[in-house]
Amino acid sequence: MKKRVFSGIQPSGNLHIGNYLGALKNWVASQENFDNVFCIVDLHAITVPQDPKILKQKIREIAGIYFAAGIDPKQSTVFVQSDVSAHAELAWILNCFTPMGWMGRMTQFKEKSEDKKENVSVGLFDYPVLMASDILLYDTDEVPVGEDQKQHVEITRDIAQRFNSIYGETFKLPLPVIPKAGARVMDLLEPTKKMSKSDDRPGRTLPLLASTDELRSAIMGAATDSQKEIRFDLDRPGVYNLLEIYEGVTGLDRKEIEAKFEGKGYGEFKKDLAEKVIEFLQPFQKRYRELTQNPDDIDTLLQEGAEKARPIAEKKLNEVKSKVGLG
Ligand code: ATP
Ligand code: LTN
Repeated sequence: MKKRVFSGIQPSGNLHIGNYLGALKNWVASQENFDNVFCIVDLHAITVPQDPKILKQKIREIAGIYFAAGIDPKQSTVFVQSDVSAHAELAWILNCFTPMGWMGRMTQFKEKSEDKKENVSVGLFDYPVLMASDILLYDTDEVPVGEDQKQHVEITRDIAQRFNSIYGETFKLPLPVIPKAGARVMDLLEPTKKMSKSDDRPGRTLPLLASTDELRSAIMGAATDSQKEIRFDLDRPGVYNLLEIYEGVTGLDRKEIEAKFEGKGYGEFKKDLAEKVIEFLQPFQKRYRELTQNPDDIDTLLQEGAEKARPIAEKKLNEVKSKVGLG
C-alpha cells in the first residue's frame, strides 16, 4: 500500500514561482510513489473577500496549472474542496474540540489580520481547523507544503491527537514535508517578506503564467545589495533568494552555481536567471494553453476527482459522527 499525500492551494491571486518550488514541484516529483490527493481549496479562499466570477475562473485556472505542471489525473485525485461537503462538516465538528487559544497563536492569522480589525472574518481565524479537516479526512501520511504552512500541519496533529485521546484512534497523524530549496521564496522587491499571491504588485512575484517581458523585468529589478560576490549567504536575503530560484529552476547544486558566477556582476547573473526562469516556464505555459483550450475537459476531470474523493471523505466523517454520538 502506498502512503497518502494530501495538499492544496487556494484559488486566489496568481500562482507564482514560490508556490511552484515550495509545493507543486514536490507533488509532481513524488507522484508515482504515493497515493495522491490534491485539492483546490476554494472554501479557504473565501476567508478573505473574493469576487464570485473571478473565484470561479481561478478554480479552473489552478486546476489547469496542476495538470500543466505534471499532475496526472490517473495517478492523483484532483478536486475542488467545496464539491466534497464532508470538509466543511468535519471542520464544524473539529471546531468543537479545538481551543480558541491554539488558533490565536497561528502566525498566518496574526499576519493576515494585522491592520484589518473588524474586517477579519471568523473564517480566517478558523482557517487551520478547515485545513486540519482536509488533511484528516484522507488518513494522510504526508503534507508537502512551503515553510509557511508547517505550523498549520503541526496544529492538525494536535487536533487529531486531542480527538483520538477522547474517542480512541480515529485520525492518522500527518507529517509536514518541506522542500530543502524553495520552501520560502521571498518577495523580489522586499526580500525579507515572503513572496505572496495576495501581494503580487508588479515586480514582486514571478507569476507562473506571466509573459517573458514581465518575468525579465521583475528579475532585472529585483533588490540585491551593495556587495559583489554571488554566493548563498543568508545574511544577504536579496541575492540568496535569487540564487535559490536559480537552484530551483535549474536543479544545479549550490557549489556549481557559485562557481559559475564567480567574478561576475549582478547584471549578468540576473540576465542568466531570467533566461533560466523563462526556459523553465515556457513548456509549462504551452501545456497550460493546450489544456485550457477546452474548459469542459477541466470541469470533467474535477468532477471525476470529486467522485473519487467523496467516498473516502464520507467514510471518515461517518466514523467521526458515530463516535461523537451525532445523528
Ligand atoms: P497568500 O500569500 O495569498 O497567502 P500563498 O502564495 O501563500 O498565498 P497558498 O495557496 O496559501 O498561496 O499556498 C499554496 C502553497 O504554496 C502552500 O504549500 C504554501 O506553503 C506554498 N507557498 C506559498 N508561498 C510560498 C513562498 N513564497 N515560497 C515557497 N512556498 C510558498
Ligand atoms: N493553507 C494552505 C492551503 C491548504 C492546504 C490544505 C495545504 C488548505 N488545506 C491541506 C495542505 C493541506 C496554504 O497553502 N495556504
